[in-house]
Amino acid sequence: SEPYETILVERKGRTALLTLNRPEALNALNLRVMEEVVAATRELDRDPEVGCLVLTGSAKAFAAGADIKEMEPRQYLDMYLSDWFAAWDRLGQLRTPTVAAVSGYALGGGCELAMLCDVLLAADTAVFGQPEIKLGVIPGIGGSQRLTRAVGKAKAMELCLTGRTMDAEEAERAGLVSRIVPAGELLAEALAVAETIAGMSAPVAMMAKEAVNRSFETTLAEGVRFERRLFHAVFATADQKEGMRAFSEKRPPEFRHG
Ligand code: CO8
Repeated sequence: SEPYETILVERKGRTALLTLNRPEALNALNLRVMEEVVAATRELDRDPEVGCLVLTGSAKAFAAGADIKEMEPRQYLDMYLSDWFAAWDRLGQLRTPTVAAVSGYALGGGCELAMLCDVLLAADTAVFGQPEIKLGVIPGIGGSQRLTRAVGKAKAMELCLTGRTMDAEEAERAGLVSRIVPAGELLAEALAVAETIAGMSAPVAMMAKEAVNRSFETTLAEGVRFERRLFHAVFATADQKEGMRAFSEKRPPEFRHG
């Protein structure tokens, strides 16, 4: 894969670890970061040897937002014609499960980036928020939509209108993050979660992800129907036979991802 300037990509077994690496700007998300994250994750998504992606930042900042200095001089037509931030949508279209490991600041675009991932683990030092309003702008990478779906209107409205941040405890209570981990154990725990996911049948994990994501896009009856069709489809895989046979034989399954 290509050399990247703003991210580090490592492989650990069937897990790929992607680390945002712009420490001088607290991992502020400029166009270069967006292009590199999107390019790297799309390449990993197509790799059958990769079963889960972990996205992380530094101890101090997962990402302190979109790059304010890069945006400050922009004009409307410039933003509209380049469809500023639209490429981030591709992160939500990955089929491989993704885990965000958030330590420190996840503000603005940083919070939105974490919410684009499937599993969100927070260090006890994590701080979440959509402070765009304080800069005279609003969220632009889906924050007003995903935060509202994650924590409900009451908190999302307050956070987006006042710019107030949430600590890890509040974020967990509100349902934004799945779990809080001591900061020193965050990466190890995220990699362990990823390795667990990557050890499952890859196509079945993709279907589970697709089914959960469908709940945000459709009615309950349609969502249940969609789930049922995928449930029927897993019986076309060898991994379903292996998983159920291993249970009967009281041994761990050996999924072949097919
Ligand atoms: N963009 C650019 N540079 C940044 C950003 C950022 N978002 N955040 C931090 N930096 C830079 C600082 O400018 C500083 O650089 P320098 O040393 O050259 O001055 C360096 O990172 C270190 O930051 P601080 O010195 O400020 O570190 P502190 O520990 O004092 O403070 C904070 C940390 C509280 C996180 C503080 O940096 C801060 O408030 N950052 C901005 C947070 C924010 O407002 N984020 C939202 C950004 S807007 C956004 O994400 C979406 C915009 C949507 C627009 C929609 C358009 C379509």
